[in-house]
Amino acid sequence: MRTLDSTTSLRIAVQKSGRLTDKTLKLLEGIGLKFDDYKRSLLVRCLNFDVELLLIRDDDIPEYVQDGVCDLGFVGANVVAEDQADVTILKGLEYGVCRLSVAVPKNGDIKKAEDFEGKKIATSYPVLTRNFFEEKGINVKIVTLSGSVEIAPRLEIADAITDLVSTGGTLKANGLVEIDKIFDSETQLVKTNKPLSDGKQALIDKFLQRIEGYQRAEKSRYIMMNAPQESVEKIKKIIPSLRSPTVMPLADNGMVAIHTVITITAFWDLMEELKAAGATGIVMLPIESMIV
Ligand code: PRT
Ligand code: ZN
Repeated sequence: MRTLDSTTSLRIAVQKSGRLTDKTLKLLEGIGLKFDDYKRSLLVRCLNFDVELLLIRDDDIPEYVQDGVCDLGFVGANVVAEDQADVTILKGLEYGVCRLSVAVPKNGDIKKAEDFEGKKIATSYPVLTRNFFEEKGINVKIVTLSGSVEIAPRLEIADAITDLVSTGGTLKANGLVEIDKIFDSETQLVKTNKPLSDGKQALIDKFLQRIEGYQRAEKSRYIMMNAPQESVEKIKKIIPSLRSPTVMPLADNGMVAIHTVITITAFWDLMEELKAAGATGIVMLPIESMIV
């Protein structure tokens, strides 16, 4: 195995086992990084890039990056903000999307912000929660719990909670309703603020460029269709193409093949219009990476 030069190789913190793990590893593989076996070790070397992954609990990631133990980290914005870590946010990654919300018992007496005065609020996010109520000038008592916050009102440990919400199913199942939002969150790529060698910085730039290409590709599809020559101008107007589409003559007289790249959302919106304009045999393919 190659030995890593610690002055140029990157150490990246990734959640060992949790909601962000699979998507982060998929992203790393998607940008061409190959790893032996993540499950066996806490420190995993990349086989084809000067990178090693440190697999740890998500709560530890901001501090490891802040202290320069890791150069980069993939972690929820909620954890970074709660820790008030001294790190640079390089990129929002659009997965692990959730929100930190205020929720109260469905038929209770708390309906609006002022009703919280003097109330007890259970949370795993005491810093963000305290700041939120302080900014509104409302005094609350924070009860910090490390998990299962949603059960606190039923146990009469607290009058309300703040917790992460994605589908809202957990709140509903526990007879709670969301009445305010404190913070929108997604997974972020964060970088240490400790000084980095030129070699490491160059590697980070390359890494970031690959992520951007991957993200662009994830949202885009390569589409191919056939159409009569006279429909080309009409179709070109419908497709908000990356650049001008490729138009190639087909063996059938007067028919052409049109190839282009469009966003997946645009594809579904435009498909009917393309058909109406004369396009047939429309094929949509995924793209692995896209460097523009
Ligand atoms: O073991 P480790 O400490 O590493 O993991 P963890 O248990 O602390 O975190 P984990 O794996 O649960 O979550 C990691 C990150 O995923 C969080 O820090 C968020 O950035 C992000 N994320 C996205 C979520 C959710 N969605 C989410 N829904 N984290 C937690 N939840 C929980 C929430 O706390 C509540 O219990 O899911 C429940 C609500 O979900 P819904 O869908 O019912 O609303
Ligand atoms: Zn955690």
